[in-house]
Amino acid sequence: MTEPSQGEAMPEPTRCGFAAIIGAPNAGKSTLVNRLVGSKVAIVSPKVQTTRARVLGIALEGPAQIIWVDTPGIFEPRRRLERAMVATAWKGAEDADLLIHLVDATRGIDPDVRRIMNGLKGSGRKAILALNKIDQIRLERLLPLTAEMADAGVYSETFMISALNGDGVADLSRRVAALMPASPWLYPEDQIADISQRLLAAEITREKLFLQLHEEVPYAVAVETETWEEHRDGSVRIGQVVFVMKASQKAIVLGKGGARIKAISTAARTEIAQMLGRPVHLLLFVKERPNWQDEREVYEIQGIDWSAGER
Ligand SMILES: Nc1nc2c(ncn2[C@@H]2O[C@H](COP(=O)(O)OP(=O)(O)O)[C@@H](O)[C@H]2O)c(=O)[nH]1
Ligand SMILES: [Mg+2]
Repeated sequence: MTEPSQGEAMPEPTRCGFAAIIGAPNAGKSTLVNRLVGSKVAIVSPKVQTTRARVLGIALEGPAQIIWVDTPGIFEPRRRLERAMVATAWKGAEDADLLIHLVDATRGIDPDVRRIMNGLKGSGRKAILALNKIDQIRLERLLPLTAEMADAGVYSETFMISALNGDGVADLSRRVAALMPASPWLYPEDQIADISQRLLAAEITREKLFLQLHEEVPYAVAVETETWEEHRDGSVRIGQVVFVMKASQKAIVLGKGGARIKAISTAARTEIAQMLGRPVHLLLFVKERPNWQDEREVYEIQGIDWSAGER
């Protein structure tokens, strides 16, 4: 019989929790979640209000499983869709074990940042402050901003990061891991996202629409994965509908001789195929649906909580 050796260390207890990233539109929340997870789970574009629903990215950090909650930006909402997005962001914050306020340091304390600081003050919860985009700002500007924000009394600590190049991100992740509650892991260890492949595929197409369209058009589109056929040769045939609100937008999305939709489709197909690791045939149909922003069904398709937009 072998006795267990005396010096054998007990395995560290596992930790698991939700860390929500809140911030103004364009602060870099989705970029940060993708970097933390090490894979693309959230779509990113230079335009504001790209993220509409709550997206979870799941990552392991030592004995901790951190469920990162990417939220739509917090800003002053006007329309129903915007109200639903902002409500979703605050709800994500409420439900989380830990809050990270991500700030675009190059923009400083603008009205959106102020609104979030006031919201935190009202809630009585402390957040971790993460000043982002430090690759684009000089230290002389960063230090006064850090001091001014720390004075607000709503932050427990401050990190300076670049979600884009990864500077400081590992430190933030390790710190958050240490703050997670002792708990079994809630997801299998190889899971990195909680949305279905159908929704992720629709999101990828929406990202390409956001990147290739301008002015009001990106905000008028919604994407639904309608069909998903697995073929015996290993390929997948995916049919998606792109909803727009008016005929003029449809014409823009299609482009001259269908050139625009073709370019969007090619970009989306390439990325969906990469995600799935197999060949993809992607068919996009553009349809007018003038009132989709008032239709519950289209919110649900996109993973957005309809009732969150109620006044
Ligand atoms: N220079 C720089 N750009 C960044 C950084 N993080 C995000 N961005 C850019 O900021 C824009 C908005 O990013 P996104 O993640 O969609 O922001 P979100 O709206 O907060 O989710 C994109 O063009 C990103 O490439 C960063 O650390 N440095
Ligand atoms: Mg986003």
